[in-house]
Amino acid sequence: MALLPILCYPDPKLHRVAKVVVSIDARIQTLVANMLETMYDAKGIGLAATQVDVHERLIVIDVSEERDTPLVLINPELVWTSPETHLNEEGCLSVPGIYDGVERHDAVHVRALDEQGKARTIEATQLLAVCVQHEMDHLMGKVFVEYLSPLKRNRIKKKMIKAQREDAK
Ligand code: K1U
Ligand code: ZN
Repeated sequence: MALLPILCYPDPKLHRVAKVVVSIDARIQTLVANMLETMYDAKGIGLAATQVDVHERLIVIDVSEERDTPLVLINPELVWTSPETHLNEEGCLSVPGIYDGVERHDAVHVRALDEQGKARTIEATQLLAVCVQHEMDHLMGKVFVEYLSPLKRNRIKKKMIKAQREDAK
């Protein structure tokens, strides 16, 4: 298994729209294993393939306290969203150190395939619902900072560019 490099905002590759996974083969199973390892290593609760520069509809999530309940969603589709929404504090492994509030549906139902190709429907609430919506946005090329005001987003963009310049020194 391998740790994968995570793209950092404002990398334009984060805005690519992911394509449908056509076949759940050994390549996809290796990608799933590597994405899970990368997510656990980065102490994240989710990771979208877009963030590791793979533009296919695949996300991994683990919101369990014990970090032992991985969820793999391939070709996820939102089939129901609750009318109720709330502002939730979010972070992103592609925007390290930045946390801010985003309005999300309280509950969502998602249809997806697992890593064996089996179809399943997940009824997500609380942190899982927030994380599913955040990760599905990544697959559409949307990063959570795009929900913030242009002023905040530009400040974050400048901060990230400066941090990346410092890291490259
Ligand atoms: O997509 C990602 O970059 C992963 C991201 C997922 C996420 C966190 C919080 C709300 C929605 C989606 C993270 O895992 S950020 C790091 C983190 O572990 C975390 C941050 C805030 C709250 C809970 C967890
Ligand atoms: Zn993210």
